[in-house]
Amino acid sequence: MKVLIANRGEIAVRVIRACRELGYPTVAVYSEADRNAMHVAYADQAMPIGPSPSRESYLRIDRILDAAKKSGAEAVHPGYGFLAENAQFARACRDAGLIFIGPSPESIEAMGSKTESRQRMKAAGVPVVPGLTEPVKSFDEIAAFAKESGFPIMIKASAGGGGKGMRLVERDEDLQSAYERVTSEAESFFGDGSVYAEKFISNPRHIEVQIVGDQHGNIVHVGERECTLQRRHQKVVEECPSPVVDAELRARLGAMAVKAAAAVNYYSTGTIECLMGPDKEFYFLEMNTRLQVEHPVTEMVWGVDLVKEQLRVARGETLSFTQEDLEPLGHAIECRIYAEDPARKFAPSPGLIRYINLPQGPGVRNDQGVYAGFTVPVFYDPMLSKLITHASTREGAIARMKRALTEYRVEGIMTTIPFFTFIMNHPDFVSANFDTGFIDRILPELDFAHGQTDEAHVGAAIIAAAIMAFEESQNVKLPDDGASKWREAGRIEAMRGRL
Ligand code: MV4
Repeated sequence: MKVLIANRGEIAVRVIRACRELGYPTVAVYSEADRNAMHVAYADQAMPIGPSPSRESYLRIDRILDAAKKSGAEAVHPGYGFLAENAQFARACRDAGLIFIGPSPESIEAMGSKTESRQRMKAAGVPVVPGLTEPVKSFDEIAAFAKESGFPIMIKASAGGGGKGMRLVERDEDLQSAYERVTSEAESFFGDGSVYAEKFISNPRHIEVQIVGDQHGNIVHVGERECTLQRRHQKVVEECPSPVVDAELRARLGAMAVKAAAAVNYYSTGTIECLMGPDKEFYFLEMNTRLQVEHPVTEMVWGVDLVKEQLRVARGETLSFTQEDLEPLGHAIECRIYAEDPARKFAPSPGLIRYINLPQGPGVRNDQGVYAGFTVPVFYDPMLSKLITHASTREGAIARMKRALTEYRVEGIMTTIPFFTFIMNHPDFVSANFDTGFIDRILPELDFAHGQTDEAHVGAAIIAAAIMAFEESQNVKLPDDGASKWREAGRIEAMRGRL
């Protein structure tokens, strides 16, 4: 089965690895900015799909289908982001006779609307956050709900998700303006201004349950992930298992997630996101109908390869395991390493990576989409890699992460590596005493005026000096930027040496 990967970066590389292990040829697609990207070098074949902005390349259904046709691909893996949860894309693949390596367009659609998914989950007996299940027709309905349930409440866009288009309302006098705000935001973000309201769950944890199903009606859960540590609705650190979930709660969460997935005839990998209060009551929040960024922590602990299962079930095969076969072992933690400068409010730091030293050794996994000599483009999410450690205990996984972070060196751009060292050493992280406000609370304690930021500068200066000395000794001048055919050829050569 020839597989086209409609994505870039580390997730494209991750999918290519699974395909190669299964003997499936791969086709990469790439934008202009990604001509020298790692996924292009790792695939068996690569097709250009347009200019650098994703609207003109990775989001162009027509160009991706065209690349599939021209390359003779039989299946399409969407990765995450871009077109991964676009029902129209899944349907277009199906209509073009291609296997979409993901759920059915009907499942994607059912879970794409918050109000529709709440209705379906409620009907299936899945606990949802108390609140409305239909979009409101007027402000009066919101006011009636607020009166009945009491404050605080949340007003959310029906078409929203992942933190976009929502507002906390704590007092009656703020209700009308919040309603108008969310309605107009929803209209401009999603082209659908409908909103509804929920009771506010305070100091929640964000716990999500991994499920995987096949096209024969088998669905199993692969435990939960703790995803509470977020900054601006972007996950920062994820763990498996959650430090607050025991075997009994895991079984209940798992049964709930399987029921939720079955209610929309789900197959492939998917995630049920839950809010969990300090009382450990949990509520369905939304379902992600894709492979997630943080899937490796589940893979390490549960001993499964989620991408290979996706490939199996897309071909119509049954899952390679049953619920009884699965048992968690140890603990895994993931840090999302970004090309951002934590000392400058996490400003993006794209540019040329001059040098990388990757952490290695026992219990370390690094899913990466960049290499030394690659220029991190400004056009896309600046995640460089996911650093994952696994050990028999949570303490062991934290110790390994701290050790791995000391080995990880990147020169040329700023990264969030020092931020993770800070988190791993924070007493409230170590004791697992955190909620969704943790990252914002600890940010003021961050101080990078000295320490590793300086160290990175020193490293860059040493390398720059060495390059200058080399250039002088050779009496040549390398261009700083712009396209040099020689330099490009050199990079391609360097990449070949790595394969
Ligand atoms: C909530 C909530 C409290 N009560 N809904 C944020 C992302 C989006 N998926 C839903 N979110 C929330 N919904 C109710 N009824 C608190 C959040 C929330 C949050 C949830 C998970 C992880 C981080 C968060 C940060 C702020 C707010």
